[in-house]
Amino acid sequence: MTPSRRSFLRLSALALPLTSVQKLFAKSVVRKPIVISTWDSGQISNAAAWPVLEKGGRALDAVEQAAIAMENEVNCCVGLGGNPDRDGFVTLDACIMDEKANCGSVAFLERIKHPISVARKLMETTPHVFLAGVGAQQFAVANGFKLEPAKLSPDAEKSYKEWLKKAEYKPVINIEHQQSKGQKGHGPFAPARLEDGSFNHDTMGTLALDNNGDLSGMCTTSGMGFKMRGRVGDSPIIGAGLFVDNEIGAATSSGQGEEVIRVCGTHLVVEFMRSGLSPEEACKKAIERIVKPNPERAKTFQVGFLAINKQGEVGAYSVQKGFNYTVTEKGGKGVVINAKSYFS
Ligand code: SD4
Repeated sequence: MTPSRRSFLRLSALALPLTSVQKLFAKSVVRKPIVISTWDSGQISNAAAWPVLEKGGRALDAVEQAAIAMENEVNCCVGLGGNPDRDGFVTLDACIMDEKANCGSVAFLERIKHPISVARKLMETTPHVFLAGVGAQQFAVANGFKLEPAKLSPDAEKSYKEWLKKAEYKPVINIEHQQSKGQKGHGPFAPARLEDGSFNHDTMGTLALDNNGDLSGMCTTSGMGFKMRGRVGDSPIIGAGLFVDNEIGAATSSGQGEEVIRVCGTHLVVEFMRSGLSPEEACKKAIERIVKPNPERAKTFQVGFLAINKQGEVGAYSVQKGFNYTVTEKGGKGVVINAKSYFS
């Protein structure tokens, strides 16, 4: 008889309630290490995170590498390659959170290539969790981050020129299935790759569970394209774009940030997991919370939640169909999974 079978019988004999027995055994089947990222472009971020996890490294280091990889993509909507605001400036938002509830965020940060590393620096070297705008840039430069030229990527320049033709302030909501019906280039919620190889989402969220059983997460974005100057979405907000509770699980989001902020979305997802829901059920309940007050309005935007629990179970759910995510574990190959959605 195998040792685990023997201990199962011993526990059963003690007549512990089944749930306690299940909980004890769940621990022995934790799916780790594992890393998940929003969108199919999560293959890029997971590929950067995986070597850290594979060597037994920390989830925090893995998610930072995931963000750096995306922020390095020249024509990607995450990082300096993303679409500018309506005044023509690229402004970045990012946050990171570890297994001890340490967190760091930057918002409205300009001309710095790796906002995620500035957020981590803030978390690790100051008593603060959130820096914005000029102050965030000053902090970055004082800590050795290079001030990059204020220049748009070739893709972003093209999209901006196109947008300027009408310069209409009507943030069009990226809904992937509509985009595949003909919209091209960076959508305002433009990182899933389009057929031509460019990206059509501007946010990357990554969650990792390391060999030690610890969770961390990150979220990085250039935000909504052609947004009002100074507009900040959910991505850098702890509890909205990202939340990690090392006892329970972690969640991240993508889509219309305003809708996620309204319900403190990722905090809500983690709290639903705390109440016993699976990651997918928790994401679904949080999406329903967003849709319920105004289902008609919800038809016009996309929000997707992605979550992982302490057992390494993963799940997602979105308002519209088209949201997907990438899972990388043993073997290191990223597998893309389509999320279920509220509207089909
Ligand atoms: C924002 N949540 O700035 C981001 C946008 C996004 O894929 O996720 N785009 O509101």
